[in-house]
Amino acid sequence: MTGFDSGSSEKTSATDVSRLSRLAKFPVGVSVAYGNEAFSYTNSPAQQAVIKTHFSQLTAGNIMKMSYLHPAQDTYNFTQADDFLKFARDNGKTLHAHALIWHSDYQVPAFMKNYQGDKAAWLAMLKTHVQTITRHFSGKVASWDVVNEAINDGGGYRNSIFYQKTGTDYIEQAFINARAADKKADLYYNDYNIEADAAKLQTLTEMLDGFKARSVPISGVGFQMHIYMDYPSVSTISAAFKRAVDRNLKVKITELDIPINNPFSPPYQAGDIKRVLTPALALAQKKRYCEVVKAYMDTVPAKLRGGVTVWGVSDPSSWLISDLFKNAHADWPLLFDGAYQQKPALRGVADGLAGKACTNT
Ligand code: 9MR
Repeated sequence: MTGFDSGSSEKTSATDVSRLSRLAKFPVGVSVAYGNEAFSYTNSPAQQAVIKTHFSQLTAGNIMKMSYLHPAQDTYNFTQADDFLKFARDNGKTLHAHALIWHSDYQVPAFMKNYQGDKAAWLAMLKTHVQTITRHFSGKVASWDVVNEAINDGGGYRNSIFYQKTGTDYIEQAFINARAADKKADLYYNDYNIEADAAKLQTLTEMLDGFKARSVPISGVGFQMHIYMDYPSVSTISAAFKRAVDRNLKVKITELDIPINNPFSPPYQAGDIKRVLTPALALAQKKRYCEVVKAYMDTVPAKLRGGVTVWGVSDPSSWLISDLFKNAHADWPLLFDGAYQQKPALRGVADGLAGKACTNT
């Protein structure tokens, strides 16, 4: 077993996994960087080998976001995404497409930020956006994150530019418009903290019930699952999945990562920062990954399992290092180390998928 930075000779019983995705009857995915992005798979045969061996579905970490596909009002750019799609298909992988509508300042195209028009004009403009893109990929992608992160931490709807211009109508119109252009792809509402924040989950639940009452075509809920070793509890996660299951909606874990450090925890804030991935920490992470996947298997019936995707291939590539930890120290949130060697975390996911006991040995 490799993957420790400590050089410790302590042995673990976490054995190598030969082909992760074979253990599941649903997509087992990973997000990847493309082209000139840091840690791009296109430049790394070693990363490609890991992707080909262990995952059955791919998500673009960035290149299928709004500003990439639709940089100007009358300009769509599908070149990179089509090449990415070709890589996926050539290697027998499906594609989960992310994301048609997202408020993120980085990702809203400049023309949208400056768009002048009343509510009807905004909805028409967004309809063209959604339908031009979904039509292009219709029949080629398995699923879409149709709307991403429209709900606030603490509940209620996010005061995004889309909300300011259209209220909540943009959300359900996006699903209706996507479905009209792609009859088959699964259509997800995707968000973070819905597995942890009760008020946020409640707004989501009310939104789903409204969709059902108005027959809005949603297939499932994407739980991003940017979680921690110590938070939230497995029972809280299961209860959140159940909200979707109870409404006969698919549950897809779309962006799973579990860093060793939790910057919001009291020990971390008191200065207890883990700077080395010791064998014990790596095995604790293995157990946590296993328990989360087991919660998914136990709570979500087979027909509603949309899949499990991790947000990145190798530890040093994780968004958490730069965005959450601001490069202040290392962390090890993913399933492979910087040399693309398996970590015990990979065995944890495998054990969870296979219904084995979750242990830290
Ligand atoms: O991992 C992505 C990072 O490379 C981008 O800079 C960032 C902004 O576009 O988005 C990150 O991915 C986010 C995802 O698209 C939506 N959920 C949260 C993810 C982490 O921030």
